[in-house]
Amino acid sequence: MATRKKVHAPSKVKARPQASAKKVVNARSQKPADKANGNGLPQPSTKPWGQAGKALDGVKILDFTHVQSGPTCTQLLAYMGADVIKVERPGVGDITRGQLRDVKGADSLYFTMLNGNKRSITIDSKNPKGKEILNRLIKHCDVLVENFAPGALDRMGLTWEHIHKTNPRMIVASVKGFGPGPYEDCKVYENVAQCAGGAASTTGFREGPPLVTGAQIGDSGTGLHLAFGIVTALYQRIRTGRGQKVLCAMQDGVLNLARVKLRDQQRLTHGPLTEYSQYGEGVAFGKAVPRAGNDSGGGQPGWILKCKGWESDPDAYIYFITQAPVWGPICDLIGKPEWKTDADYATPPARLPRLKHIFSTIEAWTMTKTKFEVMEICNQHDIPVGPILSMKEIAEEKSLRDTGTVVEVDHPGRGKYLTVGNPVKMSDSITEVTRSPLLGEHTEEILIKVLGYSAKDFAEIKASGAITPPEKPAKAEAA
Ligand code: CAO
Repeated sequence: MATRKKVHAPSKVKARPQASAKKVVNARSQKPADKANGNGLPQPSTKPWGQAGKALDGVKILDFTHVQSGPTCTQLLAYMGADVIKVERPGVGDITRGQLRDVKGADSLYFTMLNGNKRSITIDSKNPKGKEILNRLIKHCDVLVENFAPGALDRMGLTWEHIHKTNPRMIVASVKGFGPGPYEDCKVYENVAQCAGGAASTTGFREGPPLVTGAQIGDSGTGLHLAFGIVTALYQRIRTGRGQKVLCAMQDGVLNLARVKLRDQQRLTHGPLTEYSQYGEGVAFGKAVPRAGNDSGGGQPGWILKCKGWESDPDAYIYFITQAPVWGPICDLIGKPEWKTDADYATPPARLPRLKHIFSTIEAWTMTKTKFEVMEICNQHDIPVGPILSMKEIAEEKSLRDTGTVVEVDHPGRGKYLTVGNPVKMSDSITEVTRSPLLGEHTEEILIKVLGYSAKDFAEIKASGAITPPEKPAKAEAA
């Protein structure tokens, strides 16, 4: 039995009307009086918060995703209450089940942390009986989500035309590396997308090579974009009654997250980027946005500074922002009250060419305190700072456990493990995180209870090889 954990207590907020598919379809033809009376929506629920079902209750997802980008998307939809049926290749499953394994024989954390709250069915999509089951699932579900290499879904016979004909209401959502264009047929992984989406060229130090970031903006970032597209398509379907294709290219997703750098590219044509520290250092700008080290991406200069213990602790650092409105308190704290009135330091434009000196002066102060002491002192003065938290510190952080952002679940194969719960907290749709499914754990349940196959049908399906791994050739044959 999967471990369930209540992760977010409902907060007291004002009632919002709940959508009803049937009524919204008719909203346009409503008389003004009806509109004034709730715009076609049902009466606000009087059930206690969090007890009126989940946001995506009733939404059925045919989850054909693997690795990270697609599974991130479907896990979020599952957290919101959708019934996510993950289709995996018999005997093999999602390749991540066996990648980066830390416990012998158990599903890896790579897999378990991306596939919570789902059910797993094994189907060989190339077996005739497997195709029949998939067609039943297409009729049953609202959304098919996939992130195969370009063309793989078509090669299974699951073209858009076929799916749309089988179930005109189905939404077909895909992650691909690139959108239509010269690279559309390419396979793509996380770091390829970070590079092609403009993030890597703008990350790192000016003197060094481009850098990728540990945050999975290509995979998880695109999965998040796709989830947004799916929910929006579900909303449009309430009006149109039909599904549509939803495509998120990883390059586009990364660029969307790196948009401030495209902003700077255009600003560059009008002069130097004065908030970049290279401006203060007198280094000329080239034709493209340079790497900016730890400079802030916004209008308030910031930098990462050493704190007490930095010599032995690689994370004894703090991000310090010299936000203009709190310049006075900063000067007082670091023992430079004269900077408040000194024309070279008193205003943001005067400070820009001196940022290096300013930050090294602030650092002389932060190095006398731990990052948590700096955090506490600065926050008393509304000075925005951010301690560099290690993953160890995050895993142990009580407040993240309390909000359900970090959740401990139990798994029959590996015991207790931590996962990231729903980062979106909703007052009337409470996320309960459950463990990831074992390979094919729900095959029988889905075939019989969801798709209506009889016990006899099930035995036939089993014998057909559609849900079981291909038999290994006998030794004599193999030789
Ligand atoms: N039954 C039978 N066959 C199945 C199956 C099933 N249930 N599930 C998958 N397969 C088959 C596919 O049909 C495909 O076969 P063909 O190529 O012969 O048609 C094959 O498995 C492999 O699929 P793939 O090409 O998608 O997988 P890959 O490991 O070679 O590539 C990846 C992985 C991620 C590079 C590629 O899927 C991709 O580019 N996806 C789009 C971008 C993306 O999401 N990238 C992020 C990945 S996370 O870092």
